[in-house]
Amino acid sequence: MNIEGARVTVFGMGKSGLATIGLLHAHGAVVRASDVKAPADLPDLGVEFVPQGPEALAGCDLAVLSPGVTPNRPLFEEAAARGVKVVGDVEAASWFLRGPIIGITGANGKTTTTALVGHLLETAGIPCQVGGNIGTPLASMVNDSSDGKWNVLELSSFQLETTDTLHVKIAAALNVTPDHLDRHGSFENYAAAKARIFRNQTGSDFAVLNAENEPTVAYAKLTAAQVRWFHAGGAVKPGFYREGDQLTADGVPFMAVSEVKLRGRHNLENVLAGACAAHLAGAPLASIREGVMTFPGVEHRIEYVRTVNGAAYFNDSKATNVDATVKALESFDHGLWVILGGKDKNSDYTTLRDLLHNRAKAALLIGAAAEKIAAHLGDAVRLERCGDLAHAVALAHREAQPGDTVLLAPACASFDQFSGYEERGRVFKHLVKELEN
Ligand code: UMA
Repeated sequence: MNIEGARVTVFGMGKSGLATIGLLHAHGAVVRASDVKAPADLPDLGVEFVPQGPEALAGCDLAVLSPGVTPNRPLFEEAAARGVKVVGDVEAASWFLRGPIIGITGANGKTTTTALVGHLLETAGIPCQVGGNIGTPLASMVNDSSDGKWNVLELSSFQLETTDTLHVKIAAALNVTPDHLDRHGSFENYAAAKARIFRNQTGSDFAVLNAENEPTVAYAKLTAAQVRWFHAGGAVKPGFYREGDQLTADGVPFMAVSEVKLRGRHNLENVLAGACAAHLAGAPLASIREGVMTFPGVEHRIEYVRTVNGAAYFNDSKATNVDATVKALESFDHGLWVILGGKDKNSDYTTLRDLLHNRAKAALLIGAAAEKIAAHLGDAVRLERCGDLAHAVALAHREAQPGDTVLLAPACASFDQFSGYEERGRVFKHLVKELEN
């Protein structure tokens, strides 16, 4: 793509916008930056700043939106009607990216699966780089891309929504369940945004689809690619599935279920999808087994921290909604001390009652949502109001028995007490590392 001399405005000066400015500038575009924040609150941009109103699009040929910038609003619709091309940062960066793409989307599990695929390719000695929604903007991957190197990308609905020519060689859709409905307006729009991952696929490409999730099954009809299924509960061909205590590729066993260290059925799905994608990219089954066994997991996602006095501590700070906490609870059978709470997102915590009743010894409540959670849980489980993480960890340390599990899976955002789920997870790990055996 030749954008030399094109007048481009980049919207949103987070990670994606800053990386995109650098990329487009290097390719000769005349770039301006726009953000809802004032320039004084932004890092040094090195280009002209324009406020986020109609003036940002005056005399502009191309508008590039960061993932967090909603495209469906009059500002961009009117610009598009005037002939200004409006795309997302992933689309713009893909014009310059070399090498094939493995794209992974889904409501849950995409970060783990993306990191796993990168690890499986590395284990097999296949050149790759990993990025996208997982934390590295595509624009900053362009320089290191080359024809023989895979780009393993976590792709969110926000990123896919504004793609047009993006070509994903191996596209995996893990699951589509309601999420981000405030942005997309409806579940159908959300599913349609994710479906854009298949948009430019041809018969020599692959779609890796969850055979157990209705929306991902429906994607099979949308894509021109060859479909490969995955299923954590039963046989489905062609594809990767569980049969008894084995994981199989089209029925050929390649590893035992017990060799997968990641906890929970949802992680078995992630492993099957990731193994399938890595195999399509050339990783042999023996090396996939080794890679799955050596995969350390992703920070803050049911991450094992340490065992103290026989009780194991797990950090699932990324469980920022009730559904994620359900998945975390389902990953452990009994003896749980569950730390819940934080900033409420208008959630219904009654969903947690049965699981907590059957598997937990106590719910340790922290943060602003504590009283609401207590009201929703009622007498389903012993409740301890701990206020903050330090008190919750101290109580668990005093009372947990050998064989118990202390699990941070808060079902809430963290912003009442922390800068984000990452800080919350790191504080938890620090507290646990300080505990005396
Ligand atoms: N801004 C505007 N106008 C708006 C909205 C935001 O100017 O209408 C500005 C903000 O003031 C801020 C900047 O945009 O200065 C932030 O941009 P951004 O929200 O696009 O964030 P980035 O730092 O560029 O990070 C984005 C992804 N963020 C979102 O999708 C919200 C990161 O995913 C991603 O890791 C990163 O690009 C690299 O690809 C985060 C995320 O929460 C982790 N993703 C969602 C999720 O996983 O559920 C989709």
